[in-house]
Amino acid sequence: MKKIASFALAIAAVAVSVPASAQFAKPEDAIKYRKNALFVMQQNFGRVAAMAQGKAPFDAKVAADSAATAEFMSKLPWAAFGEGTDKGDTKAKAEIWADKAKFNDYADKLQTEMTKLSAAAKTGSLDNIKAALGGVANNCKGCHDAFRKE
Ligand code: ASC
Repeated sequence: MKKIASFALAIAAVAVSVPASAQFAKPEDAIKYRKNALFVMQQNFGRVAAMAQGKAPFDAKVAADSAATAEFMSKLPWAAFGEGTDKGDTKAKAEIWADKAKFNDYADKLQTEMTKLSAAAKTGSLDNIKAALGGVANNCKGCHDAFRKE
């Protein structure tokens, strides 16, 4: 019973952590939220990328856990790019709000590619990870080139 209750709570927590359109008390909170989510995502992705590039020793468990965390984190930033969050401590370009469809395509594609990377990492094969890494990295770069200030 206790187990079922905590499982239900965990599901509820996940459901409320990724609302389709999140509300933030202040624009600064939204900016901080998306930057922190992207930072945690990058730290986890970067750990997997370092292994794929031979810059860090391959540890299948760490890679799988990190890729799974990066996959989950990739769902979070986008709800925090609402109207009025273009100004402040952010490198986000105005083009994000001018071309939301293109931005959303990058956001969606990132999540798709992260899911592939996480699935690859779960196989325990570094070759599978290497094959899936570029899909994520290219999407990061494309979106940054279009939508992030230097
Ligand atoms: C990273 C990171 C990015 C991407 C990009 C891939 O680890 O911080 O922005 O990968 O460099 O091209």
